[in-house]
Amino acid sequence: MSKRPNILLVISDDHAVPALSCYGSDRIETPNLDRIAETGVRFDRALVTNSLCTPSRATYLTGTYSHINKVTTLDTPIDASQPTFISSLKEAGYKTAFFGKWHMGHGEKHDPQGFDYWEVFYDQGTYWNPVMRTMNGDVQVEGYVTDKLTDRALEWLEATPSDEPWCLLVWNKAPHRPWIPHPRHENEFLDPVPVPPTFDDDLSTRATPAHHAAMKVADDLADVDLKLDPPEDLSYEEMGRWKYQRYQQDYLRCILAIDENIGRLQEGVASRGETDDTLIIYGADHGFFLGEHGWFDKRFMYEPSMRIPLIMSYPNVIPAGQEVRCMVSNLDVAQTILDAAGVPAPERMQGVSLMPRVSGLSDEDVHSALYYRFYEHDDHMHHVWAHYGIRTDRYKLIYYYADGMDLPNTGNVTYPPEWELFDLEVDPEELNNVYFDGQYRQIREQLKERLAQLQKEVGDEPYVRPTPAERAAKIGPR
Ligand code: SGN
Repeated sequence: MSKRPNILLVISDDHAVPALSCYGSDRIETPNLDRIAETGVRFDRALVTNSLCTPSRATYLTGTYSHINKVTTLDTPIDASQPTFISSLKEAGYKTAFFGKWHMGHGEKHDPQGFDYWEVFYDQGTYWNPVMRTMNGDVQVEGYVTDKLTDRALEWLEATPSDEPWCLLVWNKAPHRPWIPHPRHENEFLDPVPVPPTFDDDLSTRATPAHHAAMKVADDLADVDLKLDPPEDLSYEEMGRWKYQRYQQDYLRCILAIDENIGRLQEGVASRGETDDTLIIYGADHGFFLGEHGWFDKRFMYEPSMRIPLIMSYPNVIPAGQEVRCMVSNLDVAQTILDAAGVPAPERMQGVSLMPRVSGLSDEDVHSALYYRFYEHDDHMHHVWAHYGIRTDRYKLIYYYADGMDLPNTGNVTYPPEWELFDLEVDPEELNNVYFDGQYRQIREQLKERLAQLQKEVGDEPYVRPTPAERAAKIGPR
């Protein structure tokens, strides 16, 4: 029997699938990340349950949906005393540490718990000279965030004796907006990167929320994102493309630093002679629009935002070079780690261990359907409306409850709820909402039923819109 594995879980913020070369990127080489996939497994359909930083982190840690762990939005801090894979590992004798972006609140109740050592950014953190809140007080760190986080994590690892298994979490700030790269990468990506075919999508078949969202590369990037003045006299189309190139240059440069530091972490593990016994997992908190539909940011249940890179290696147990096509989720990571460590998972966890699937014990699909729910409702910045839905291997059904969203010039008449349905087999880019297409009527009704059933199974409830009278009583006269 192999010994209990060490665990290294690296999560980056907003790292989308097209920006890793192991996923066939058309724009970047990420050799160190690729090594994880080459020596282990690449999940081709890894999806999140709520595409936003704070809720996704809580799901990774607790192995539960947002409605169970109660971390639903950016403003709902975690109750860090709830069971996590970390609390179970610690109880089983693991040495545990956390470095980086926590972003689930601060204070006695919300600070990381179950770790032998932790240091976290305040909220989003900063690219340069971040202040780290540590269990021994604040530390002002000098330098570039991705490098420094890795330095500090490696210091902890070097000081950890090798007679006990360890679990180290390094959660990067990068490549989060406003994408500030290290100057050592300033000459990278000087040639234009490909513009996605859906960049000029007019969103014509999509429901109202897509039209309300403020995350257009052409319109909604700020000076702080672009950092350079555009050339004069550009048309709207040319300006959109110029902004897209600026955005991609800095975004991709930030990822080069991530890849280099992944290499340093791999060397750190190798220098302890522990490569074969270490489960390395790399993922993202959610996907990100890299110009698809003309957008940046995330939040929507659409593929570029719901889908994440997820790669893992554990040479002693996981055969190299696997590509897993079936749907998996950030919900599954906690149970996967515990299973690899031989530690029982707390009952309340709602995912599935991926270990049988990747160690040759099972070739069955992991999930036949996944539930998604985005709770923020018309936030002040990107104005995406709350929604929930179901994704099966082939279809995606989305429900926007649109509550409280006034139709223009009507006083207090609200938008009706709306649905979208995509057939991902014929329309992988989700350009054609077939909800009203008669050919899909039966599929649509089946999926609605399945969504209701799945929502119940996972312990969530449908959103019930207040009646106009209830609404008026709550809001008062306008
Ligand atoms: C900031 C960003 C948003 C981003 C949220 C959430 N604006 O508010 O673009 O959607 O964070 O990101 S910025 O101008 O402040 O960069 S998350 O990764 O924390 O979910």
